[in-house]
Amino acid sequence: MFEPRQTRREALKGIALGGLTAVGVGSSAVSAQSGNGSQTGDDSQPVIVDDFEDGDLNEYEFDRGRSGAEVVTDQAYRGSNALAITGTDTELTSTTGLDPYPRAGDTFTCWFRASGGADTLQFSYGVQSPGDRYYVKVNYPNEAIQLYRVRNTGSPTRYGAANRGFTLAKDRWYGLVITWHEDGRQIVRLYDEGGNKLTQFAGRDNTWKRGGIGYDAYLESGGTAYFDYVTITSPPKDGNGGNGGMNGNGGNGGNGNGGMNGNGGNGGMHGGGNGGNGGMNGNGEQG
Ligand SMILES: [Ca+2]
Ligand SMILES: [Ca+2]
Repeated sequence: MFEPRQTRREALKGIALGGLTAVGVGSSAVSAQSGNGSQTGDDSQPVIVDDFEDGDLNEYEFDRGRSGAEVVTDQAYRGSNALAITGTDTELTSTTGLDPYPRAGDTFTCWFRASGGADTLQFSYGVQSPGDRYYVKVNYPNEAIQLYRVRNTGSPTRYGAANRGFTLAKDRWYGLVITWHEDGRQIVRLYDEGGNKLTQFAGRDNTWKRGGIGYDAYLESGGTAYFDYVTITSPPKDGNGGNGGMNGNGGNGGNGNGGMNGNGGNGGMHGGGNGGNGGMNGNGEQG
């Protein structure tokens, strides 16, 4: 599945290599997949941010559309309950009352589903206030996913998007898996409910390092938006988007204990001339 394996080490890897992999995150996805096959961390349980199983929305404040939001039991990604927003434009955020909230360094997931005419759903993180936050917009008519920052309630800035190579169907759950690196890179992956990755893209912004979460639904065309099972998870097996590339270039070959070898990226490049064993030398010492 897609939420395997996080170790502290893996998290640190992402941080350590962040500055070296700023370019071409998206294009490195393929090498990331092969480069990280050697992860050896233990499976870890997702940490629940909100799964709505407590039946209330007391942790949220509504910017608008309170009347359209409720916790329902007729639809859930996990457990019995989900948040449903029906027939209104609704915006809600939570900055206190949930624990923990995602922060830079985390990978986290939100599941969503649209029914009827529901066309635009958003998941927010790094929320300082309703007018200061990051959000991922899911647009069904355009089959697009976009990453935005809004600050001081101004015009949103888009800094990442994916709009081809995948489709979005109604009445199905999809998962947004976001890796928020300490250096500001934010990698957004879209999964179907079977755990298949449909697309991935990245952006970078350093305005905030932590904050609350939230959901928006714009339902002028009617319908219902569902959200459920927001969790802090492990980085997906496809890696941190770019680190795999470094491992690959590093020529550490099968020794992928990649994780720490992270610095191995450098070690490998310097030590490449040593041939197959270069990886061993390179790891740590030269890095
Ligand atoms: Ca639930
Ligand atoms: Ca609650």
